Amino acid sequence: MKIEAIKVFVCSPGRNFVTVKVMTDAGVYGLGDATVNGREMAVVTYLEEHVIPCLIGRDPSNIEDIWQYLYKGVYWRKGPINMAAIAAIDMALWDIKGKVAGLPVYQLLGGKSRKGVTLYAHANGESIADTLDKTQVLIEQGFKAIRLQSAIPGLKVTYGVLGDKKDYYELQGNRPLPPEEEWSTPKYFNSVVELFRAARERFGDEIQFVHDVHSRLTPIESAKLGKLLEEFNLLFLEDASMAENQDNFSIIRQHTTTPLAIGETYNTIWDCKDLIQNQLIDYIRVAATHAGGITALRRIADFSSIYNVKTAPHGAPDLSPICFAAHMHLNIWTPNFGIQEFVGFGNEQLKQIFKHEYSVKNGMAYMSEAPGLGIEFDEEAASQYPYKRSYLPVSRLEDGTLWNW
Ligand code: GCO
Ligand code: MG
Repeated sequence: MKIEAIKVFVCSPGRNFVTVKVMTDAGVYGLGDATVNGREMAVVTYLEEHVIPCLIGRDPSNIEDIWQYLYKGVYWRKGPINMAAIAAIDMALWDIKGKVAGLPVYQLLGGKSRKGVTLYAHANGESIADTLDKTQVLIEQGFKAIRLQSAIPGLKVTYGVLGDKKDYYELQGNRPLPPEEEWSTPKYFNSVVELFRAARERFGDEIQFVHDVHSRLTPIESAKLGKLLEEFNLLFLEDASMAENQDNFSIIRQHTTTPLAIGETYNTIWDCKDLIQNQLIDYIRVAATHAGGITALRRIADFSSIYNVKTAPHGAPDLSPICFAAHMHLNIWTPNFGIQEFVGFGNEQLKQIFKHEYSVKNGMAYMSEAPGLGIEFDEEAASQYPYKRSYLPVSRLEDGTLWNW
C-alpha cells in the first residue's frame, strides 16, 4: 500500500478547523486534526509546502518510521506548527491501519482498560451563583467532575466566562483581531476561594471540582492558591503557573497537596519530561493534535505511568472531533488514564461536517466499534464554511503590562 495523495481542508463551522486526509492507492483513507487555534494557516502551509511532498509514495503502515522521519528528519524539532502537522499525519495513519485491520484504533494500542471514559464538564458563570446554577444543571445531566470558572468582580472579562456568547464553543473564536483583556491577581484572589467554598457548601463532597488558572499566577502565588484550596479537595488545579519553566512546579509542589495538572500547550515529551519524572504534577494534559499525535501521546502516557502521573487530555472546542476521537481511543486503552475534558460538540454546523459516533451518559463517554478512528469528514459540507481569520485574546495587567492570557 502507498500514500497517493494528502489533502488539507480548512473549515469554519463557527470556529476554524484544519483537517488532513491521507489517501492510499488501496482506496482506504485516514483523517487527522491539525488545528492550532489562531495560527491555522501556518500549519496548512507547513503541511502543503514541506511535509506532504515527502510522504507521497511511502507505505502508510510504517507509522513509527514516518513519525520519526518527520520529527528527526526536520532538524528544527518541536514547536506547535511542526508537531500539529506531524500529529495530523500520525492520526490519519492510525485511522488507515485500523480500517485495514477492521479494528478500532484502541484495539491496536492494546485493547480496553475500562468500559467508558470519565469526563469533566465546564461550568462558567457571570457570578458565583451563576456558576453554581450551571454546575447544578451538569450534575443533573450526570457529570461527576466539573471545572468551575467564575467572572472576577471588577474585571470586564474573565477567561472561560461566556459574556455575550451562547456557549463555550463560540469562545476564543471569530475575532478578526486579538481582543485585549484585563488581569488582576489581587481581584482574582478576592473571589476564587469563595467560589469553591460556596460550591462545597451547596454540593457536598461527592462531586469532583477542577479549576483552570490559565498560567496567570507566579509560582509562589499558585502555591498560596493551592494551599487555600486544599480544604475544598480539588481533583486538580490546572496550569497553575507558566508552562515553559518546569522549575515553577517544584516551588508549587513544596507548598501544597492540591493536585496539579498541566500540558495543553506542550508539543513534545521533552516539554514535560522533568515534571513527570520528578513527580511534580499529577495529571498530564497534552493533546494529540498539539503534541505529535497518537504515537507521541502513547509514549508520554507510558512514561507517565511509571511516575504515578495520569493522563487528562485537553478537550477544548478548538480541537476538532477528530482529535477527540483520537483521545477516546487513547483513553480507553491508557492504563494510567485519569479524566477527559469535555465541552461537547453541540454546534449544528460542526455536526454536519464531522460525523462521530460516541455517546455520553452519566458523565462518561462511550465509543463505537467502528474500524479506525471511527469518524467521517464531509468535504462538501465543510466547503460551505470557509476559513475566517481569528485570534485568541491577549491579556494585560491593569497598568497596561502584557500578561499571560
Ligand atoms: C482548556 C483551555 C482552553 C484554551 C484554548 C486555547 O483548559 O480547555 O485552557 O480554554 O484556552 O484551548 O486555544
Ligand atoms: Mg486549560
